[in-house]
Amino acid sequence: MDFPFEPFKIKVVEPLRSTTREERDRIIKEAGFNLFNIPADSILVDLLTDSGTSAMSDNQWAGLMVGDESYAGSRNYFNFEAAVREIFGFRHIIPTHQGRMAENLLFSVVLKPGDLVPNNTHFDTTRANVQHNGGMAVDLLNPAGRDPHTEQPFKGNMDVQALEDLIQKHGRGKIPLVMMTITNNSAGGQPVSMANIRETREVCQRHGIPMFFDACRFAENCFFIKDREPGYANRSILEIAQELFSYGDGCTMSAKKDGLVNIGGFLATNNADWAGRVTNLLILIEGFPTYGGLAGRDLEAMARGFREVLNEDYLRFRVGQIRYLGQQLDRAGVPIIKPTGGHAVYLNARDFLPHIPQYQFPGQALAVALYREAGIRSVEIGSLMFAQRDPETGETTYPDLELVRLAVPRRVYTSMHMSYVAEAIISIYKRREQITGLRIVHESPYLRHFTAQLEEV
Ligand code: P70
Repeated sequence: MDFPFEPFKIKVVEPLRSTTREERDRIIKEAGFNLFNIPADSILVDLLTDSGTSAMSDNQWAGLMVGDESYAGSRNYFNFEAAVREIFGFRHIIPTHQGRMAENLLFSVVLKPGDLVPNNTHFDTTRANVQHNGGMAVDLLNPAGRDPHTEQPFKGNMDVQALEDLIQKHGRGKIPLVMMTITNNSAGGQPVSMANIRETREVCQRHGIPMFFDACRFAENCFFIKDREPGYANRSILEIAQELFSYGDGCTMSAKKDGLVNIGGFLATNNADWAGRVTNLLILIEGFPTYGGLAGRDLEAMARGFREVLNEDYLRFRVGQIRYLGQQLDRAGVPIIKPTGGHAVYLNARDFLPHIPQYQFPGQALAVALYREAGIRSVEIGSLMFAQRDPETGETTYPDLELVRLAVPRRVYTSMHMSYVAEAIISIYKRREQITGLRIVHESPYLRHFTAQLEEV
């Protein structure tokens, strides 16, 4: 097993609180079997998300002290803009408080009702923002990505032929842009290859359709390109990122992931008309264009985070820590998506709990069991998050994959924490027949997984 070495030492610590099994049984019932409703103080290892949960470096914390809180033209905005321009290269850079605001602004401006947005795979907020603006979110994941049992280096890739067919069928007039999510979160945190990005670019260019990146985890994706794709072993992560983004016309970014910050994001585009319309809307709903819903100090932390995240020792550790957790589970026969992705290990809940049908939410049942067993919080990425009921026929379509994601915050947990998590999951796996399914007792019309209430069947 490759042992992931933490390329940092610990200067500030935050205590964790243990709970008893009885306490956790009570807490999970009170939370309506929804892990979003559990107070974080009652969680031992929190793998709900890698978003906004990073530990900042001493350099970033120092940056907070040089925050300039001027309403307009803060120096931190210019530092942020310079970092983003160097890595991403786009002409217009518009800060937002997080990724979904960048999505909301973009889709508010570019979509008209009935439009289609193809993506290798939309994440939940992206899909919801497309739909909220009258568009249809179309996932065009390559077939290997949909198969949890095949191991390939770039399972996040776009199905380029399917993209071509979609454009042929509906015409460019219905497709204002194509999105590419790097890494592909909903498909297991799997990377997209540079070759696939180039091919997708070629199709877009031929039809005159702009290509945008959902760039949340771009540095992890670039590390995989360096590690796995011929021709990139001797290129720096910065150079790889610069090449990658040179194929796009813009991006949305949640800096809460590879910005190594607790809050922040941006929208970038080369299209001056779109940038102008987005900026008007930004001022109306988010803030002035040189702060975009953030404090000056947040912009400084982001500027420094973007430079730090390109460090190869850090990325090797990051990807290695995820692989290390995955290897321990795999050796014990626990079904996971392979190879492991950049930010999380994904348990295959259909294989883990074959006795629970999809309409009884096997992923959520497994996530609940993990909290009860060991105080670990994970998140379901399956039917609770993605099943769609047709309002006319009342019929429900279920997603191909029924996953539980163990998302690892950046620079927060040690490899010993990972071993604790692996042991807990292995012990649940040994008595998996005892786990029962769940049913929904309350749900909301958008993004229901955040607030749904459930009960045991
Ligand atoms: C996650 C969080 C956010 C995200 C993303 C991609 C590929 C855009 C966004 C939105 C969301 C989440 C999910 C479950 C539990 C907690 C949080 N992903 N695109 O963990 O960015 O959150 O800044 O608005 O992954 O994957 P933002």
